[in-house]
Amino acid sequence: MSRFRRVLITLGSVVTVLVLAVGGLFAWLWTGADVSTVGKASFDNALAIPPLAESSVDKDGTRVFDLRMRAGETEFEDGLRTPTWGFNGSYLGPTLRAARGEKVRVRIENGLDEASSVHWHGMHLPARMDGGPHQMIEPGGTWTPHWTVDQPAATLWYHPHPHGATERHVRRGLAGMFILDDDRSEELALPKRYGVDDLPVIVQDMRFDGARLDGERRIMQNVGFLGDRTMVNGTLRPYRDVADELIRLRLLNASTARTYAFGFPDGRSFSLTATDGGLLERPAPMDRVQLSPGERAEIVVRMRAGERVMLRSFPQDNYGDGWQRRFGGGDDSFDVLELRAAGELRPSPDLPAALGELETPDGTDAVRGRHFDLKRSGVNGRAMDLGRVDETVTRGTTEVWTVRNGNGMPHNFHVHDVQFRVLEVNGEIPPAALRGPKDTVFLPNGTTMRLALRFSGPADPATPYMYHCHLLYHEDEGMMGQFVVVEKGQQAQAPSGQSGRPGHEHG
Ligand SMILES: [Cu+2]
Repeated sequence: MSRFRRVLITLGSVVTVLVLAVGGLFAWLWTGADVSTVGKASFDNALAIPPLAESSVDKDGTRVFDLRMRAGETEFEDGLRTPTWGFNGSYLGPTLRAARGEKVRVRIENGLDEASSVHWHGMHLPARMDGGPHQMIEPGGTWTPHWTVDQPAATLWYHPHPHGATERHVRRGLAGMFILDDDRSEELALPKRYGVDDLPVIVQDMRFDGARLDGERRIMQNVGFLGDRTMVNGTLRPYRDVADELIRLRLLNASTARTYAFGFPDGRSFSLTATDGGLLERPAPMDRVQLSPGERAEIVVRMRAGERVMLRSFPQDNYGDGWQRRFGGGDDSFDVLELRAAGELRPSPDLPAALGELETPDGTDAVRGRHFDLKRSGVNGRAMDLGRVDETVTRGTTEVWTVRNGNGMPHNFHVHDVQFRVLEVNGEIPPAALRGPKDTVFLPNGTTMRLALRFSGPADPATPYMYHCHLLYHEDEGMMGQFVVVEKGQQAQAPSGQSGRPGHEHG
């Protein structure tokens, strides 16, 4: 054999080994990236139901709540003490509840050793009460926002919004539900006994690092932290005994980055009755509902006596390309919550055929349009700056916002203060799941949506509201912008002395 041939053969072997090693590594990463908890564990932990927050009523009729943010330990697994944060407890918070027309005040004390804030996600309220990064609460400090509930019945929620640290604060456990009622929701024949046939379902993914909550983003997870298991209301592998024919689930995706597609293994149809901001015009039958971080859906499921049925999250073929589906979580599946029906069920009235009219604008009276391009570098390519007002809108007007994601990865879009209507998705009439009032929408790569928003005030030219991607890692890294609501002809002012930096007190 010539020397030349020997060199060639050696080289060839080295290349072959390298190719096999790289291929093997890739195959290992590819298969390892697919997460599934389906059928892998029995669900034997009774589902925790967050208590309804106690409240008192002031002389002037204001309903007053108390929340304290604190650190603690939570035993998600027996014998494993996990450091966590919570409101009034060690993990998550109580469910606040108020009716349309009521004045509410929440006294919030920050018992943590770092600054945070509390944002009322989905709530229509003055900008100073919004709890965004301009309303920070120092360690040991208090903040007491107050407003009048002036929007339809809905499943809203509250969570911190400190710029650059929202992901960590939410993932450690700071989140809770805020349920609004109104005359219509009281009268309609919907399941409405909290914790009985009307269940809060706060879904989060998590991963343990020993006893601690892991928050590390794995290789190629460009959406943010993705856990290897889910919990509901802070309960791992939860089940719930139910004894009514119809069960209403108030689904809240309180995960920091993960999108779910909820349904049932037997493919049964359920009725979507409400989206983020409240009731649809009529119940919409479907067998899947997709929720990205921050979104809510109320669904009503019909139970059969004696059965056990799993609420499951299924793989999502609209999530992106094969790469994104595999490494970004779109291929993953989870058993989420087992419903165990009693041998005999209390009869439930049929769902009403009509739920009422939408209050969201249809866009026909829009006075202007705006464009938002979702990019990792920032919305419209500009990273968040707390001192810069990006958009100025006039109180009392309707606008149409066009939001586009061509960024190669999934994003979503959340607007503070308003509930909007989705007019179009890629030029088409939106699917039933997007026809109710929304404050957060999921935009996989290649999606353009047109949204109609009405800004009914009040005006405050110096205090901005936020719009942002609610994949919290993206938000923290700057995918956020600010808008102010002004009176006609008024100018926006520089946000007043509010840096949002930790260690800085803001009114
Ligand atoms: Cu994003």
